[in-house]
Amino acid sequence: MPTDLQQVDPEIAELISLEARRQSDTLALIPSENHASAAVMAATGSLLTNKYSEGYPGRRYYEGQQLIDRVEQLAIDRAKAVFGVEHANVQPYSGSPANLAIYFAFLKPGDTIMGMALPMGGHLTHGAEVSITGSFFRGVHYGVQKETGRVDFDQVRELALRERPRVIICGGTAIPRQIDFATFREIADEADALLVADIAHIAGLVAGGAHPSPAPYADVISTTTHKTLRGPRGAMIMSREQHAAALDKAVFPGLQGGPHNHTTAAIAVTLKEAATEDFKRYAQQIIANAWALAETLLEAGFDLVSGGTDNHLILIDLSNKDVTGKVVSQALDRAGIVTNFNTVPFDKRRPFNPSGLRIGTPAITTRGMKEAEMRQVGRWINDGVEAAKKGDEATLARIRDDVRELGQSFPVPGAAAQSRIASGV
Ligand code: DSN
Repeated sequence: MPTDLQQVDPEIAELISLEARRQSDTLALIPSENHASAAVMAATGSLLTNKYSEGYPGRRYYEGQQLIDRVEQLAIDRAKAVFGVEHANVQPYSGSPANLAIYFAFLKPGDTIMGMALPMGGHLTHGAEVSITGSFFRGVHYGVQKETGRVDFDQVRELALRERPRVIICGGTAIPRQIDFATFREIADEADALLVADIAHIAGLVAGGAHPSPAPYADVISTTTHKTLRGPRGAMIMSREQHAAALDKAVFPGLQGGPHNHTTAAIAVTLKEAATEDFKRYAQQIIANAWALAETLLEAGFDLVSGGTDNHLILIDLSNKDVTGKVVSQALDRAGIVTNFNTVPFDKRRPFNPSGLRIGTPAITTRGMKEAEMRQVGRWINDGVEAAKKGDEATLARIRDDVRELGQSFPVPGAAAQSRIASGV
């Protein structure tokens, strides 16, 4: 039987190779993306994928777990140390099932959950109508203040006391400012609700000490592992010990079957990396880079939701530029700058062609870019927006060449190795 990917499946080998090239030649500005290390990818691609392990370390339904138990226990222990929590479950397949497992642990169908509205920066799984979380549960939603673009805590309190949700969720996918976990805790106490902090976007900043930790305030913390944390695609649920049994039972057997052991191993590697001084510097640099990029955009007349950023993420409201987020994101993609269109709070446009553009610095910071490169990226975005408005493909092509040249000085971790594996060299 042929053994290498190139021999077994040359089509997939070539596509992986081309994707390695695409990632190297472009700038990933989608704030929920990152470039995992070669070590993380080695664990993800390991033969741990062969093993079934329903259950938890020391309590499995299949034999042969001597080493898998050690892998999972390492991931658990490292999660507890990095995030300062009493309990960690590292088995959720991704962020959405992690959040569903939390609701399954604490709620009955029809119970009320309260989270940030999706168009305001929340997430589908925070009770949005189109999600199972808004169909099985009753979702009520808070937003941001129109003038400041920041969470409207008067509204959060008023809604919580009126609707009495069983669970209040803080966090989201398009929040450019720090999350005030302490105030959410106060309101959750007043409303007698559980506080869940969904830190998927900012987990790497929290791990690196660049964002306040939810650990002293939240009853439960959920996170994906592949965003700022820079690991494999996966998720974790962390909590106080009192909720450990309910959460574990909700993940397995409640929602999932066998854990993805190769992912668990890669999460362990990720958490080892996240505990280093190097990672702390990385987390600080993500924010410094976001500031530099935000400043350049503000100088160029862009309207940023909340006026700037405290974290890895910038949400541009393009309404004053007379062009939509979709037109701009597609034009920038042709220029080698990869972003996503996004609603902005109080958007007058529809989600599939909204007014916003969401960008972030985790991936380009991983490549080693600093403030000087951010200012250049800001100028390219400005030129790209003007080009998008005029249909000026020559300018987009010129930016694409410049982006490719810059990319050569800032290699994507593991891209060369991936290319070699894929091509069988
Ligand atoms: N898709 C993720 C994001 O881009 O923020 C959230 O699930």
